[in-house]
Amino acid sequence: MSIYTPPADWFKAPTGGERLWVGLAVLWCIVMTIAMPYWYLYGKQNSTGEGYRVEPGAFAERVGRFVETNQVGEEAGIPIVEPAPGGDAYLMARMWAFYPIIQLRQGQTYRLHISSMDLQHGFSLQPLNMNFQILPGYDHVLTLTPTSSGQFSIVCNEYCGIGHHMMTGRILVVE
Ligand SMILES: [Cu+2]
Repeated sequence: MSIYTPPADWFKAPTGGERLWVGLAVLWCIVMTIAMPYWYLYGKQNSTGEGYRVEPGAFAERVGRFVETNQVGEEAGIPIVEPAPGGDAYLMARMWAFYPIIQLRQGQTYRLHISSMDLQHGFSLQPLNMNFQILPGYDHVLTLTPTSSGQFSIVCNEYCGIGHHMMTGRILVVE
């Protein structure tokens, strides 16, 4: 309840420019409301919801084994690792890096496991702008089939401390 009662005719319907902008905003709300379920059904960029409990230490061990058996190169001290087509790839997030660099073949399907060693991070694949959460204690499995080759950046988009802005990783897709 307000401290005074507004006059009965307080409401003035928007006119001119205001009417146009309110109209555009409402229209955009409708477009986005339709876009969300549409993209969920037809976008092919959704998590299957497959996930498992995993201790950070156990996940780090899997990443270590993955790197040991599949390393194909190295860049700036970070291993480049290529999983077998149809196989599992492991990506570890921690303050403030992604490890390792993953190399995939265009048109092949992979299971990408992502987990965090410390706190919540974000997995934002650019320039496609696919976004997932990376949580400690949780192995989130993304089924991935690259449709184009090139370099893709992974950006952490969950604020995770002083080095957050430097937290980037990479996925390479070769033909
Ligand atoms: Cu982060």
